Amino acid sequence: MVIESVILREIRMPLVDFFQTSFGRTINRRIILVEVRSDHISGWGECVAGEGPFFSPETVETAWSILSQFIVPKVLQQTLESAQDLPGRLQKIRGHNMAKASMESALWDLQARQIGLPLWKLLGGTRKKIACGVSIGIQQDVETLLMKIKRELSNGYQRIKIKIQPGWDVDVVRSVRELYPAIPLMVDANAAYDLSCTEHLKKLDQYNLLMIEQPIMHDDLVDHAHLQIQLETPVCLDESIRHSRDARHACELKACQVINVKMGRVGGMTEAKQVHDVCQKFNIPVWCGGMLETGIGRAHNIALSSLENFRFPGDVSASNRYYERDTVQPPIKVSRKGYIKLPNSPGLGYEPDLDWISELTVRSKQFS
Ligand code: OSB
Ligand code: MG
Repeated sequence: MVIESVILREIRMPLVDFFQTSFGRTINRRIILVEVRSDHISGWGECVAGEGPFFSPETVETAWSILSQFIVPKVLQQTLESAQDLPGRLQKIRGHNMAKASMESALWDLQARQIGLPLWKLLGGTRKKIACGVSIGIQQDVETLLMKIKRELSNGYQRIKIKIQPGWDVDVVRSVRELYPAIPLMVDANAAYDLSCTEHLKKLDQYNLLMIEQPIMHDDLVDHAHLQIQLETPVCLDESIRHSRDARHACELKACQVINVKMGRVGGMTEAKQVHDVCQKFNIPVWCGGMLETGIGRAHNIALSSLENFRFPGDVSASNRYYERDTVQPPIKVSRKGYIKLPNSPGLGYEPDLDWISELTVRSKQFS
């Protein structure tokens, strides 16, 4: 494919409800959309960088800058055999995985549309539907949390994840377990603890959690191995896994028993598949994380989740949990039993809503 033009857009979208983690609260999302064009076909990608450098060092501003100055020039007017060629071309750019992934995912969509195949089939996915869970942020009080859990369960979601931090952890989990002794339940600390909290975190072992996600430092593997050996609850890594080499190290060190795969965090679909493959070799299951994506990023996550070793319900849920009106048509829906069906149309299988996207756009830049 010859990339004739690239359009970067920044859109702004308010979340239906604020989302709070141990690193902060998000209400208004700023999102970069990447459109690549070749021969009258467009491919779309979404950048998951946050408004501030709190989940990872990247932000919307750094991604816009790195895309414009360093990534777009590596594809514009270039001939690529496939989307998988991009990582090699970007090898000299250190870090900036979310910026890289937004471009690579647009190229994957374009390639799939060009050959008339659903993206999930192009990726080698085997599932016909994916299992969905929800991630519920830190709330004002336990009653509000319990009310939200009740609502999500009645919507059919198959797994509940709650965010924790010091002061909102063991007692909250106890309250949830009192009402729901058997639901698939897990917690995500977003690196809010350290090894000195081991005795405290061991109190979670009595609640039969599926896993505890990223309990300690964002860039650590070794201390997670020290923690995992002392915890019965399986540790799952999110922030700590930046590429497939981290995944291999985590498996070798026994730093975790599960890995959360986020395409943006690891720099694209190609690398996400490699993380998946490494984990499969070590018999470590993975699941697909979320970053409050709109429909475009969400559709990429759905395609990725169709790979075989995605063995737990992901943080891949319906558009309307986050946004009143999504960036794609039709909006992403979850069945009463908590599944999303893989689409059969080419590419993402969801169409960007161009009128709505143009209304939401606060800046755009065309390269051709
Ligand atoms: O740690 O998984 C995380 C959202 C933003 C930043 C980090 C995380 C999250 C989530 C997933 O928990 C939310 C979602 O997209 O459903
Ligand atoms: Mg997480």
